[in-house]
Amino acid sequence: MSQKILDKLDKIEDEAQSVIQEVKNLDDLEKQRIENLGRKSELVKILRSIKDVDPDKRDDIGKKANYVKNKLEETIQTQRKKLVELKLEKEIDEDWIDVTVPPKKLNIGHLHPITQMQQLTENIFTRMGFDIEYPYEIDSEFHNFDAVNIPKNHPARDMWDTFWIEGDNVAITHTSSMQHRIIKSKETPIRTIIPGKCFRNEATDARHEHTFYQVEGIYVDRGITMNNMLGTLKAFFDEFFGQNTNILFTPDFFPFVEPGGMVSIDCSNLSEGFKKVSKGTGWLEVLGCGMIHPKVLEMAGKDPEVYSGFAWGVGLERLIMLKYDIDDIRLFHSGDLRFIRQF
Ligand code: FA5
Repeated sequence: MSQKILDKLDKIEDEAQSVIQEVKNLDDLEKQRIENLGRKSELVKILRSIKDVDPDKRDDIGKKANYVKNKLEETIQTQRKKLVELKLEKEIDEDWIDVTVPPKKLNIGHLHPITQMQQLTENIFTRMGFDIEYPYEIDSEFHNFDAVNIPKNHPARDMWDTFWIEGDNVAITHTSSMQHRIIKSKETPIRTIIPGKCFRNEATDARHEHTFYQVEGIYVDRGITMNNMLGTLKAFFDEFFGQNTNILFTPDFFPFVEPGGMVSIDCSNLSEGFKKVSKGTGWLEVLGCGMIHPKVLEMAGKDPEVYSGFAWGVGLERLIMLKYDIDDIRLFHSGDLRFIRQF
């Protein structure tokens, strides 16, 4: 009887070994494990029945049965490792990328010319020691008008065709809306530029838009003069246009400066079409500027007896028009890709 069991164990081992080593995938291997080592397998049945065997044979059969069990477990383990490696290799083989295939052509676009030129402007003034602030697009009547010396009912308010908004707010008509905050909140020397979008409720033409960009500049310190202002602006223009720029300074009136002026730039060398922008004068007005009015300094808590300063507000689109010979400001916000793609 006991010899029969030992023979059976040999047979189980031989048969299982050859089958397990031939198994081709992990699912079948698991089936083999259950068949040969599971609760209902021959081997486990033998292991359970050892207690019924003659005590003097028990040891031999026990040893042999455990030996077969360990051997089969070992073989299953080895086969599993082999199959996992094969599976991985197959996956690596199938899942690869040909890095030499040319990429699909993507149209990723680029920054709008206004953004590009705003960045150039910021870059130039930053190098000159200015810091940058941005305006609120909707601001209070106080900041857009009163704080820059244009009280309620003052006729000068008509200089700016304003989009009024509920609650005495306005869509800012100029970046001067930030003058009061900047002068009040900063310690001297104040050197700040404020690039931002402005809005005016006016008819459009080749050089006027209802929405356009200005870059305000503010400089306040002791002993600042018009000379400093003109030198700063000239240095900026030469950098922006990449060449010596002819500028024309003419007196002008703004309630928040005294004296005030405007600067125009020579456009006589631009295309024929540009004449409709310059109205044939050969000059295009680009900014308003002047020495900050004592009242504006005072309202913002800086003693005009001690401090002086200058400010300007330049139209960014007009500068870009001059730089690239663009003869209609309305192209900028037209959304026409034929225009945008040229930059
Ligand atoms: C002002 O807006 C003043 N705040 C400028 C200023 C600032 C003066 C600080 C003194 C001190 P003005 O309305 O002239 O000024 O506008 C200044 C510039 O903004 C113009 O020269 C022009 O370049 C641009 N600009 C004004 N209105 C328009 C418009 N509708 N479309 C395009 N650009 C405009």
